[in-house]
Amino acid sequence: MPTALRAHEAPKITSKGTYDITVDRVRIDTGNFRKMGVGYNKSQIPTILRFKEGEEVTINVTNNLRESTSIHWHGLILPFQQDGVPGISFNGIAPGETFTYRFPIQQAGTYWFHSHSGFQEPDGAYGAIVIEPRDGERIRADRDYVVQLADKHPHPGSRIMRNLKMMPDYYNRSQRTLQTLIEDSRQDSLKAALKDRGMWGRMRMMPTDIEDVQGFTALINGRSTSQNWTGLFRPGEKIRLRIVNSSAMTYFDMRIPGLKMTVVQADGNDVKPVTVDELRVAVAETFDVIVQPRENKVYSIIAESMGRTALVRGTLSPREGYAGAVPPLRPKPLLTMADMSGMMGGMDMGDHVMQNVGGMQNMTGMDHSKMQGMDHSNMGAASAPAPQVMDHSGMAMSGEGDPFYAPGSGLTPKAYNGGKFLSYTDLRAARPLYRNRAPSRTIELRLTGNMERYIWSINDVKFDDADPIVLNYGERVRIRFINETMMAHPMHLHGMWSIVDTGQGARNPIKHTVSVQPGTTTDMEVEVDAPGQWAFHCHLSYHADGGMFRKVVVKGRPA
Ligand SMILES: [Cu+2]
Repeated sequence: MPTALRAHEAPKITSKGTYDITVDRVRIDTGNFRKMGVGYNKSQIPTILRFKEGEEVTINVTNNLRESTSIHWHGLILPFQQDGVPGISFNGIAPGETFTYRFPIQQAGTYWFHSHSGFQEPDGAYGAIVIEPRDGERIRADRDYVVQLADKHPHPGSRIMRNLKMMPDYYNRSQRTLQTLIEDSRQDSLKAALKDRGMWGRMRMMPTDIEDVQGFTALINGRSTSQNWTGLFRPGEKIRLRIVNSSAMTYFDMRIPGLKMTVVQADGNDVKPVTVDELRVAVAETFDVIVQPRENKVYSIIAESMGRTALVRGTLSPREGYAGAVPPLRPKPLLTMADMSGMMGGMDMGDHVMQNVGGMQNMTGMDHSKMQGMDHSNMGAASAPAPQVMDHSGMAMSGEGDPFYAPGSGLTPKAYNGGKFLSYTDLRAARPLYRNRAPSRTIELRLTGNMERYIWSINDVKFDDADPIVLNYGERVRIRFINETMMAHPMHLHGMWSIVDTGQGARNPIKHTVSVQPGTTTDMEVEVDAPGQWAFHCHLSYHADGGMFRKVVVKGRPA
């Protein structure tokens, strides 16, 4: 048996605290629209819970809804019965009931909490958790602000899911239209433009399939751009921003024009500081950054959706009552052949893929100047004869790319000012939590889906039809995600840490959410140190509900 693993060493309790949370129907006003949603403590402004490492917390959650609810403590290491997933860790909290969570706080950093029932989380049920380290903050800052992002849609979550099931592109407003067809055929030839559309049509995909659900208002701390969340500072102060992406469906690219951001934590764990101009925050991830505005002026905190359909501005200001500038949305990225490459692995895709191969062969003859968003100068090899089309090496961008994106991906991020954009490869654990050892086995999880029917799955099996994944207490497993879809999936394993293989060996970063880009393979390792039953799923709300979800059973327990 392995030596005692960290999560189950008896935690040293230094204090006890009791916290009360009510779950309520709340009126949400974004400035753009009003609707009824779900919130905590009667407010659309997210509740912030502040704990201290080593504390034993008692949290009374009172359900004032007419339906069952739950709270999941995202990223917290705790006994599985306290994890808050109905059907996996407990029965949920009935209407009118007060459920008491009790668990020791065994970690520090920035986390969040949200409902794991129905679509209450997209409807507004989320908040933030800030945990001070046992011996006080290691990261020196004069100010400390939570920056919690959300994508609030005028439709309730249940209606969004019904509409997506009926018509998967219901909320995709970026569809190319007859007008863009005419524009394309002017620039190109009509034949090439039609061929291009035919190819995407056969794939049952659109190059604009980046955001499933558009038409939302983006929020910072429950406030839209017009409502302007503001953090105050004095010039020269160091400000810690705890960025949490609590969106249902939206990846955000974050920047503060005029300031560098030094990333000091990812998903609650300290990383070796890395200074960037911009970073992408996948759904459910957190990043802590330090900024130091030296000038006596107003700065904009900008979170722009990855598909460039929405943007929210918050403000850092020396005084109340000021608002930072709002930049225009940058041009929409378009998916490329590279983002499709996972689908073209040809594994188990039936006649779908046969059709696609035919389409692809047709593609080779066309003028690649219409291949969206790519640097066409690098595409020479893609014009090779038909059998070569599956070889994507020819489509790689020359020069440096981000290894966590398919070479030539339309989603590869670029900083707004041409500067440094954070990559997973930049993340190095400040203090590894575990002894580095070889995994005993690899579990392959292909991220799969049928976007035409809005079914999302793992290894082509939906949650309803799937057996649990069985892990053995004390083992170290490697989990290999192979993304065969054209969307990014933020994969979240409950209860145990996910050590992402970024090529840093013993210093690979420790996370709770791992974003897997289209057409890529991403590995993580897990020290199986938490007995019980856990959820494991894509954190895009409608993908999880659509079936990209598994139960994990950890067999055995500490000796
Ligand atoms: Cu997903």
